[in-house]
Amino acid sequence: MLDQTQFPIASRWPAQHPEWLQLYSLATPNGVKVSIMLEEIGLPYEAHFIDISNNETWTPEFLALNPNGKIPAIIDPNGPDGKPLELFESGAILLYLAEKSGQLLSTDAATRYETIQWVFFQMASIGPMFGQLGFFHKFAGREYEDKRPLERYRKESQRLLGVLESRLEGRDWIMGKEYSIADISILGWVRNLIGFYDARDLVEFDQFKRVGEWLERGLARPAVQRGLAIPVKN
Ligand SMILES: N[C@@H](CCC(=O)N[C@@H](CS)C(=O)NCC(=O)O)C(=O)O
Repeated sequence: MLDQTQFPIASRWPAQHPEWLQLYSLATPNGVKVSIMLEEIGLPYEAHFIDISNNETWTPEFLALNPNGKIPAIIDPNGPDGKPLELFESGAILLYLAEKSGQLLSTDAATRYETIQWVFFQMASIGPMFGQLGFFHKFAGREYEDKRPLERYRKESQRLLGVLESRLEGRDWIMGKEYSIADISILGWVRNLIGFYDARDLVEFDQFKRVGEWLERGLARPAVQRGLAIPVKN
């Protein structure tokens, strides 16, 4: 049970179920990693809608949980040693939930590190590069006269899609036969690139056939569909 008086975030976003894991998020590519994961593993949780367009991550209550001012973040009232655990950075949260639930991350040491490697690949490359492409193609950066930044991130995003295309040769999922947190970390970003960012033609997505088929397989999972719509605006 979460003692809400101990956590400033709970004064602004109170928990109805303080005994459940608390998720503070928004359905962006980084946010949906955690909601998809929670839907996949079936752990009871409560999702709070954080409105980044109103700078809610920069409020003192949110910053007390994540000093970096970004969604997603969680508080697990039943963390290690039965104590509450506060966590930010979606990759760290995926690893934590995989270990807590014993799901979607192999216990075989070599496979486990290989999976973590692909999660880090997403965190360090796919997310930052696709995000910059979105900025320069769809958002404020679109107005910049100098098109070199757009071209740089377009090329790099295409290159990263090529890395995924090669990895998926002869594999249904990033880790082969087993769907894992590596897929969860990347799915929302590829969907966003060709959807919300309108970059399908820009990156010539249709040449990456295996990535397209992998995305379809992922989006066909009911937990992915549910997770993509969480949290709802309240
Ligand atoms: N590396 C972080 C990135 C998180 C991130 O960039 N979150 C964005 C939404 S996708 C955010 O909260 N932006 C709000 C802002 O910067 O004001 C993670 O994966 O958790």
